[in-house]
Amino acid sequence: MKMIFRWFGEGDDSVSLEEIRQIPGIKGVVTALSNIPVGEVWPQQKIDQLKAKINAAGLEMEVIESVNIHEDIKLGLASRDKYIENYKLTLKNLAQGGVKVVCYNFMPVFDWLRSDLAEKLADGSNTMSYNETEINKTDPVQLIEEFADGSKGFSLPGWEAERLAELKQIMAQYQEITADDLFDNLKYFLEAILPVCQENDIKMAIHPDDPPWPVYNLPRIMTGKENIRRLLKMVDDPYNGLTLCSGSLGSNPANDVPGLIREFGKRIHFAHVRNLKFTGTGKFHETSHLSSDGSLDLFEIMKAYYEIGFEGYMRPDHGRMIWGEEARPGYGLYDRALGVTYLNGIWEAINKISIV
Ligand code: DNO
Ligand code: MN
Repeated sequence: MKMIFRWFGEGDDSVSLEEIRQIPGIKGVVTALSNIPVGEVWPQQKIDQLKAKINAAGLEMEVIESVNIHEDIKLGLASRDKYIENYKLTLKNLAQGGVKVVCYNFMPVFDWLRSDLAEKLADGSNTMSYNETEINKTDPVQLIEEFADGSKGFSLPGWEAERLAELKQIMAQYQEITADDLFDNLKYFLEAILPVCQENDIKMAIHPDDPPWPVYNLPRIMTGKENIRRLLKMVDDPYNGLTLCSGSLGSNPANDVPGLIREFGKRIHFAHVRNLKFTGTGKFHETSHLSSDGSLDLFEIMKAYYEIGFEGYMRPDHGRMIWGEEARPGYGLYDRALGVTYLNGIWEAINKISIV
């Protein structure tokens, strides 16, 4: 297991590489080039510059989160081939820059969704929460508009201002798309890029849908055991792998996260580990990583990784905002750093007990 930390890049992250370097046990960052419109090729020079900066801070850059997928690929439009060719070039360039794993998702229109980005908890911290009833009251186009005017001070992935103009049209196009279509379009994409992955030794790791069920009448397919099985069988190759996100999959209580880790084993290239608390049907909020603070058992999750001999990358996922920190929701320094230390503690304990 290699513990890494998400960093959004200079200017896009209130956390610095120097701070990340001081978190015990952190080997590298998982990052992305910001400001490259989805669908365009990531230039080699920019990748190399980013890598040089990260390496100079004593950290590795072996994982990218995310190289996002153009909506035309998910919709299966004729124009997808052009974007797939660009994706292949990006993968080649990234591999050239030493990248080993690329995280991506296949969620139509939206990336992850929350109804509240700063819900106050009893201890005075705040956290992101989800309430299906609230989500259903909102209009997705309006929601994006709210973020796009820049007043929130940051741009969330999948909520970029430039997408606003075409949003209504894209939403309408998805009304024709079923979950099976989405699977077909994912298969087409993966089969096209896989030779490049093999030749350049760069692994694809799909992130599950968050939350793992359809929202706003848009299909979602990376939701649980059956569908993940289908994906891995449909393109049965180690380069077609997973980012197993405990918080995303775990927000459906029917998903047994340790069971998924054991079943999908070597196909997991990247682990996102975090906790959350169910507060009702279709309702949860994110918590600290500690098992007793949430509904997921982080010890069992880490034990499952240990038992499959997990050699991939792992990162703490979202954290709460604590100690007065102001940062991008879910991505402050303090609570995620506490998460790292906790996960490393569990790992060390399992390791030492296992070899006695
Ligand atoms: C949320 C993240 C997701 C993830 C993408 C992967 O914070 O886990 O935004 O990066 O879904 O493509
Ligand atoms: Mn995640």
